[in-house]
Amino acid sequence: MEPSDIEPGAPSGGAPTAVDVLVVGAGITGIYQLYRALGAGFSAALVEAGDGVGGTWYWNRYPGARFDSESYTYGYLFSEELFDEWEWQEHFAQQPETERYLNHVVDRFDLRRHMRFGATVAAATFDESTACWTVTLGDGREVRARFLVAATGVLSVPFFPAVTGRDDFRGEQHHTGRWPATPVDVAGKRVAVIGTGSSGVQIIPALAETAASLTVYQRTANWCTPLNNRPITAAEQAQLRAECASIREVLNTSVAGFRHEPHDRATFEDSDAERLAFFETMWRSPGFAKLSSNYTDLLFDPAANAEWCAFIAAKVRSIVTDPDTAEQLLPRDHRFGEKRPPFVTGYYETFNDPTVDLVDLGRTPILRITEAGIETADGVRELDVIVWATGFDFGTGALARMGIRGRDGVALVDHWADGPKTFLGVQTSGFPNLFFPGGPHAAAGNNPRYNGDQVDFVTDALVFARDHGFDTIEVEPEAEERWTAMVDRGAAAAPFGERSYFFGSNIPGKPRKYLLNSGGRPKLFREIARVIDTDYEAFRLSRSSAGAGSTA
Ligand code: N01
Repeated sequence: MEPSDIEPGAPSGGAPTAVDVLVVGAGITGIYQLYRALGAGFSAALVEAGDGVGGTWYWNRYPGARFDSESYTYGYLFSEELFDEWEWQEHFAQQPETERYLNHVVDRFDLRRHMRFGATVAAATFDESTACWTVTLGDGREVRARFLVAATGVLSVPFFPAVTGRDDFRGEQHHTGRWPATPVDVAGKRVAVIGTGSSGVQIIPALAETAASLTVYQRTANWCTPLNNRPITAAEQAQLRAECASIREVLNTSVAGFRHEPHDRATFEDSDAERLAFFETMWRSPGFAKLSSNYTDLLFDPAANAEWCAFIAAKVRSIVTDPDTAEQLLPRDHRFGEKRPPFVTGYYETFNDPTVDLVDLGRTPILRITEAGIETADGVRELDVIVWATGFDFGTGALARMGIRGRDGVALVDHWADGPKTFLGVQTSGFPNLFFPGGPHAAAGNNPRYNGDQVDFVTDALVFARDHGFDTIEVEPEAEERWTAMVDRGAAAAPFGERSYFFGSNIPGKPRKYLLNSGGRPKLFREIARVIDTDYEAFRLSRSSAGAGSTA
């Protein structure tokens, strides 16, 4: 085998490096995959487009960026020592703390020497004669790998809408998903935020604190509810440590990867007064508890959902002093949970600040960006900074931009022209030895949990192949069809509507296909167990003509 270490900053154009496993992406999934691959005895390396560790938590460093899964449920669970020694400061950590945590993990487990930063994948081609991937980086260097694991994430390619004149603007403009490392100073400046999804509603209150004026351009209102963040007390820290094993057990087995207790009652089993009291409890509950601990029929009975929405609407009307603004902040086109709900801290209160303005794009659409600002149907607002909180090319965005070619030179983008086809959300047929844990057709919920399930599965599959002398592992088309059909069938019953970006509907021209695993984590567990019980029957395992084990 070739040496596993990739020299950070190695000069471009040097001899190709060969490894057993090349991981792409130093986010929470890629770091874990690198750790597992090395631990299983493979030579492994990781390439990352950014200049540092963190993935989502490297790129999304905008003011106000923070978890909405509880910090200790999002962090890694594979090491009790790590769980013990890292003290999260808040129940929902801010981006800088998460970035520090991920850097700590990388150094704690001596992973950094296997990582190369500033290394974008320009192309990845499967060579059938050697059963290896040749990965070409942006600087022209090549890495040969038996197995290629793209841990490139589902929310990693920012989306900019095609608004006329975007390049004409003379001020500063930034996307939340590519926020600069050098702090953006908005003090005394006229700032606009376009978009009111999870990123928009986090950055809006943060920018309003110092901007001279803030204009929020909203196309669709969201059902936002309080995050209810707070510091973790010393007593809670001690309790978390004491309960590490049980926390791990719950998170490793729960449907959505959260620790919230599911409720046992449906909406109309309670009297009006009981329901109001329960909704008050929900309103004060942390983050996703409003979904996972709410009435059991919340997402399935429109009348039940309408009760909760009416409760939220009353809250919004009681917080926002201008009645017209309050009405504009209420969704009219979707139920709670039909889109991924954002969780907020001081969001609605921000609109009581006289320097904050809401522009309803339904009434006055954006016509163009000018040199001076944004022109809508009612005139130009002059601006110094424009923030694009306009989302991501979800699910397939990153994989589609890596120049991936499998057997017979077939491009992944062509294989997926009508939407992704996968098995377990980790492999696609015709692309041997390519895996993408945390990619399309993963589950929905607390990402690191089910991405971690997939990483564990991928690692076991690589070990199985190696231990049985195979150097190619490739999902059978039948298994891929079965899984993809399950995803498509389940999509019709999924709580998320077709307006959700989970169907790719925010990207012009993208096929409208469900991009999550509609069977959820339980289906993933069942199918993984079946694969293992049947000695990987769903996969074709073979030896290359160059001989097993050779990546040279
Ligand atoms: O992106 P989004 P996001 N003109 O797609 C609007 C995760 N996340 O970055 O709804 C005007 O949700 C668009 O309007 P509409 C989380 O999973 C987590 O906010 O399409 N507006 C919408 O308001 C989240 O779901 C955290 O009508 C336009 C917004 O832009 C995911 O990332 C924090 C437009 C995009 O919202 C994505 O969130 C942040 C146009 N042409 C993000 N095009 C945590 O808390 C789009 N919009 C952990």
